[in-house]
Amino acid sequence: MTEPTAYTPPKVWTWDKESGGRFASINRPIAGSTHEKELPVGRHPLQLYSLATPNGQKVTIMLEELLALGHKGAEYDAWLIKIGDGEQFGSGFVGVNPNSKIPALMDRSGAKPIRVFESGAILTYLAEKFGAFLPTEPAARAECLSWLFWQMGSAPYLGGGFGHFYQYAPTKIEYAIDRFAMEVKRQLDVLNRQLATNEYIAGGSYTIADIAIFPWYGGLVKGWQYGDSATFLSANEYKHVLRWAAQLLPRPAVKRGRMVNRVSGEPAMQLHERHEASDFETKTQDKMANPA
Ligand SMILES: N[C@@H](CCC(=O)N[C@@H](CS)C(=O)NCC(=O)O)C(=O)O
Repeated sequence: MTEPTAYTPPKVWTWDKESGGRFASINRPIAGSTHEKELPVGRHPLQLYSLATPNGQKVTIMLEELLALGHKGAEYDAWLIKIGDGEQFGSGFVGVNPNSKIPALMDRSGAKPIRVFESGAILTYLAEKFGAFLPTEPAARAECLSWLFWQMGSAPYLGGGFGHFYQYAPTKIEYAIDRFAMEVKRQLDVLNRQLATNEYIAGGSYTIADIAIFPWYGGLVKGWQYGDSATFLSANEYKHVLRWAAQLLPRPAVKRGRMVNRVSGEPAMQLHERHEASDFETKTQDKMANPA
């Protein structure tokens, strides 16, 4: 193993604003807002403030799935929050999510607006509000929520651990990459074994567990995350995860949900804000006019 750069932690940690990492300009050791900024409000009952990262996609896929089922109350305005520019620290956003992270949802359908933050809480809130994608039978519900919470607890090892040290850290540290590659491969094996005998994550039906896990681990095996990490992690070995990801990808709601609030990649796949179902049609026309 190569020796990591020697570092002796001081007695008390202090904030080095120039630490140089990719997220150095937005990472802060303190909570709260940095500036006054109200959030825009559109005409639909649900107002989403987000960005098409895997955590953001969970909610837009869920909303598009609800609309596909005919739940008109799931109509939403999706506003872009540019986290690279620090928009998550505006006072309005902090009012919806005191943790300053996308996604954040305001339900304005009732007499008093209801705020919901944390993607797992948003998925559960929407599933309960519309009675969809979360089984009501106790055993099936427990299985679905177990996998949802599995995702919430596991993904930080994939994104904040493996993804950060493999792709973004200014120096490549073998110890850190090894530790998190090992954990992520173990997580992929957990999913692979579950999907060997189950069509969907929580059993025979498509649920919020699939919607939460797909953007993270489906995206990983599909090669959408962290450079060449799919090769590095031998993603091709996880055949049942690949089968499941290939099964979910053609769902129209998954395709639409992945486009909303997207600001990178193929321009025709980027719908920076979503206010009407017809917003996707313009994008489809763009794609037909400029096929990739
Ligand atoms: N546990 C949270 C994590 C949300 C999260 O980490 N969001 C990231 C983007 S994927 C973010 O907003 N980062 C901005 C920042 O850390 O300042 C959830 O699932 O909603």
